[in-house]
Amino acid sequence: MRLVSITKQKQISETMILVTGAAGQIGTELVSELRQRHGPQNVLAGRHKTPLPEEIASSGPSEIVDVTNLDQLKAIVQSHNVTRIFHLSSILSALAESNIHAAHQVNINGVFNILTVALEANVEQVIIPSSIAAFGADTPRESTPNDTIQRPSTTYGISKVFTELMGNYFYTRFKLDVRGLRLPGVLSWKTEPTAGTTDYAVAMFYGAIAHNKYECYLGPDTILPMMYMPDAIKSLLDLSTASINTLSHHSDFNVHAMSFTPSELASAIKKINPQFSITYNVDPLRQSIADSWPSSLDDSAARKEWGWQPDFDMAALVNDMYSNLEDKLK
Ligand code: AKB
Repeated sequence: MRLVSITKQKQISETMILVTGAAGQIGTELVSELRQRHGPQNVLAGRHKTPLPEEIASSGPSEIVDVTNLDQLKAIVQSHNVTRIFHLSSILSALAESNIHAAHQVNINGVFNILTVALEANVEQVIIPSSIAAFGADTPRESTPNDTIQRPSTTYGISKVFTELMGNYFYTRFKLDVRGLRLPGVLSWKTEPTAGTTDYAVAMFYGAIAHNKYECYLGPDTILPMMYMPDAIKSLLDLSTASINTLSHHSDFNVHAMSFTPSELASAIKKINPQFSITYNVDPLRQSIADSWPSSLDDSAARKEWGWQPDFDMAALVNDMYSNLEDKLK
């Protein structure tokens, strides 16, 4: 039976969880974790152009989901009796700057379609990640407060502010349980990220392991917030299962784990691989994006309202990431 009231403590009656962007860096790992927790048949992997990895395609149901197509999206949500959506499809910061029309379609119209369909189809909860990109050059850069000035200068950032505001609006106006958090750069070794500004951090590990070298497109002292994938997955799942009664915020939580620069990451990798060397060839577009983002975040609201706490610091991330990626690339 569906439970649609969220005026009291809400319980999610699991029938089917849809993950959009299931072929992406976070989507592949989220689908695996959700299938372990809820059973493979109860997690629908939604992908668009990128094929799913074999283990996701073969371990449970999947659909081609075009989030820009309202009717198709609605048909899928209704036919699978979807009760919870993790909406991960998004065009990331660097790619969005080179194709602002596609970014508008996917990141703004797609989000609106997801929320509209969720409401019409009585979906019980929608989780949509935001990003540190929702902040801009006018925002305090260090220990950025949860609630502060948000005037991003990128298409991706503008779409994330839209996502946060629209998510909060659907909660306040229609009582749809929409939740979201602002992810920093996420590092992982299973699926590579595509076309973000923080991707250099993952690419540096690939360069170090395959060639003992890496040419970085951000300057050596560009400090950005980062997180290891297990913590990113934990943050999404912990936010999703938190009691709604403890939440004052909904679609706009800061979450923080660590901050580092390319040169600090290179030094940490060099401790494992002394032959590694880094050079710099700054890309003005990605550098300007990075320079408009926070260097660290105040995540006390997430810690207080739903108990957020990361498990990995930089040293633990670098060791785990290097050894897993090295095994994978052998
Ligand atoms: C990007 O670099 O675009 C993303 C993000 C910080 O949202 N990783």
